[in-house]
Amino acid sequence: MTATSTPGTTGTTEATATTAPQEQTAAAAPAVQLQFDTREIDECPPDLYRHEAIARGIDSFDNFGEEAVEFFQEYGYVVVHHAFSPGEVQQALDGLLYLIAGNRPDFRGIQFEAKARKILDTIPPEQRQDVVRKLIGYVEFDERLKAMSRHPRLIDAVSRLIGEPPALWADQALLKPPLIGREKPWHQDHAYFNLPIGTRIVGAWIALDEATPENGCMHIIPGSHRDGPVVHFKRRDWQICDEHVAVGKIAAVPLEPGGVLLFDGLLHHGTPPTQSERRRRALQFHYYPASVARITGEERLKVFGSEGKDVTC
Ligand SMILES: O=C(O)CCC(=O)C(=O)O
Repeated sequence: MTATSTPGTTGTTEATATTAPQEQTAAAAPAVQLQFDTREIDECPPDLYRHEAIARGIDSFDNFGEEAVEFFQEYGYVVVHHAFSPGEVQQALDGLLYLIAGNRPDFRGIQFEAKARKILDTIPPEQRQDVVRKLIGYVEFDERLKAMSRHPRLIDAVSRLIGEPPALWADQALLKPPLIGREKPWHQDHAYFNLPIGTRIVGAWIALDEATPENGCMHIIPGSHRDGPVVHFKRRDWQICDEHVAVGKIAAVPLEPGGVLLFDGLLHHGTPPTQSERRRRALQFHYYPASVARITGEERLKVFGSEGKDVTC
């Protein structure tokens, strides 16, 4: 989502797709217009991502048992290292690069960094990825990426966390280009999704490069999902107020390529701006219980918006 998108409308993060992973349903994600981020990069407070801990993880989906489910309920996340093989990671990267290079002109879900506007026509296709901020709604445009969203071991783990067969709510690729990749301020993903409060939403953030604090890995507040929905404000983004972030309880989530962070839709999380020359490319899928019906943006904002509440930022 960009600072210019309106909470409650179809922003660049807000999802409109519903594709049941267990069924090969027709294309569900409407194509998003090609867009450039118009926002200048805002400075964030220097300590906003100072981590006190590194998120704990299990070694692979082979170890994903009842203990992982209980850990998720308690802390709002599970890290699974080596969840995807190097071959699967490469396939996903190939799929992304194929779309970024413009091989599917009907795919309009690429959001470029602001600086790309002037130079996009002048740079070779293989350099385009270093001015891309995100891709949205791609699973129906590339079989390799669709396969990742339906990966049987991922779907099995998500089903256990949700407690019933999941449907895909949103599919994104989040790129932090070297040196220019911007912050994604602290937020709860449910604040973007028109799903009833109480819906078990699970995000899967899959590292395609090594993700580190320097190049902008995920940062989380373990256990924060248990505090329930919190008010979001339109500041640098649609976000939790900086002053409301529990600095002092932050865990960084460094991942090797093929590692995944599974996290609750109410977990407070964000990513700092990159300070690195190394790429940080990731896929992100959001799943929800297939039986749940959507709500309106207005209903969502009654909970996540600040209007009419005694909360300031
Ligand atoms: O990958 C990132 O930088 C941010 C991911 C995220 O939290 C989001 O897009 O909701």
